[in-house]
Amino acid sequence: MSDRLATNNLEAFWMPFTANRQYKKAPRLLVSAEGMHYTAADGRRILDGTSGLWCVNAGHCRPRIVEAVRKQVGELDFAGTFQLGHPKAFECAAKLVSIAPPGFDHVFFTNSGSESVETALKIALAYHRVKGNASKVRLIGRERGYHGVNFGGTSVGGIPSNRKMFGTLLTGVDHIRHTHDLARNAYTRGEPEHGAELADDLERLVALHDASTIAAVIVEPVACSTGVLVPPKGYLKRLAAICAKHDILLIFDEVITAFGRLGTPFGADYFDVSPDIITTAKGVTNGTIPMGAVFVKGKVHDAFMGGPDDVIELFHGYTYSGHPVACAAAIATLETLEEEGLLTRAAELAAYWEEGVHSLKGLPHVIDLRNIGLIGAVEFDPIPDAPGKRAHARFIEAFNQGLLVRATGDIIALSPPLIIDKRQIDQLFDIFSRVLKTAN
Ligand code: PXG
Repeated sequence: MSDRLATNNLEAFWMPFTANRQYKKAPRLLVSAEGMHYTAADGRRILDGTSGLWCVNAGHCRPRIVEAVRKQVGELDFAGTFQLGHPKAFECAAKLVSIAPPGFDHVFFTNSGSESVETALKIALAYHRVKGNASKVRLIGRERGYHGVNFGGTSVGGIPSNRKMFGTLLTGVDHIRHTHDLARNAYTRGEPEHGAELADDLERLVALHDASTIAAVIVEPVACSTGVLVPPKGYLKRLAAICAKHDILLIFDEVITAFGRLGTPFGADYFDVSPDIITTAKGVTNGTIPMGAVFVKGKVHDAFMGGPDDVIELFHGYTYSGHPVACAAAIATLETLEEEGLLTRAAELAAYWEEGVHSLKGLPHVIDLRNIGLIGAVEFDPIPDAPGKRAHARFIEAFNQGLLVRATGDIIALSPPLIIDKRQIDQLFDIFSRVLKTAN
């Protein structure tokens, strides 16, 4: 235990998505960060292979962002945005829409990915209602999807362990099938060849429920939390076409894929698909200050603007929607991403990164390798009757050897900051292949 920890009491903090008792017996503490590295409490430098939790896209403690936050918090610490405003919120929104895919000209601010998802689902329901289609109330998610932890997001989400403890969730929700297919697509580089037809599963739900009852479909362009499921070639275009045909709003949950992760500003750009709503968070402030941003197409926004102009158009918002410090952090983040070409840097590194990911083929227990942009995934055969243990052991061993990776089920996901260089990519795969050779 570090002498830099001011208390011996680890009990009070009920840690999220953590095996609390196991962790507290052998805690892993991070005490500082810079660029591509964390420093652990014992002084070791840890190469960040996960951009924190998929959020620190520009690398850690970037001076421009740190300075913007410092300055803002001393100048205007808080100002609400209900019937009031402050300059940074408008500047931030304008800057965000300037890098968004065509047609996304409005932004609704939240404080997290989970809140962005709730906001998007509520906007979708309200949209159909203001358009006079009040029967369009069903929400469709996808098996293995992750859309945060609030009730709407949990309901449209498709990860069983995240759902089963929490009752019946929202009514009127259904799910299309996931796209993971190791039998046909194992060891694919980039987008898999097989599975575009899985988008037609939406037609099955339309046949069952009728399009007149369906408001929206929400999917992650790349399903990351569940272990990096790259969409089959043509799948997202097919899904978008089915949505358009039935007047179903398509929501892309880009909490991870926005802000350069795939080598384009947004995942929608990468796949050349134009959804109706895009949810973001994480990378919008480079992880420094909590913030989310929901991007909305003109068609959706304008549908709300038909009534008398003294009536609130959308009864929704958070105390901290457009918080001044978060806006300052987001503006500085966007400036950093733009100045350093980070919104497209993953495209330059993608081929080199892909080689690194697939160099792990043949190592013990590896059953699949996947990659897209600056994302990689290694899937292991599970230890019989002990799902998740294989990947967790590798996460611990990697940490001990100076590399941070993220375990989910029996998959390890890799998503380094977009500032990583080729030497550091080599180092990451050197360490990780050593871990895979030696771990049980
Ligand atoms: N949507 C998507 C697509 C996400 O990936 C959320 C919503 C929720 O965001 P917040 O900010 O409320 O946590 C996420 C979050 C992991 C991991 O290891 C992924 C997330 C969060 C924590 C861990 O894959 N994604």
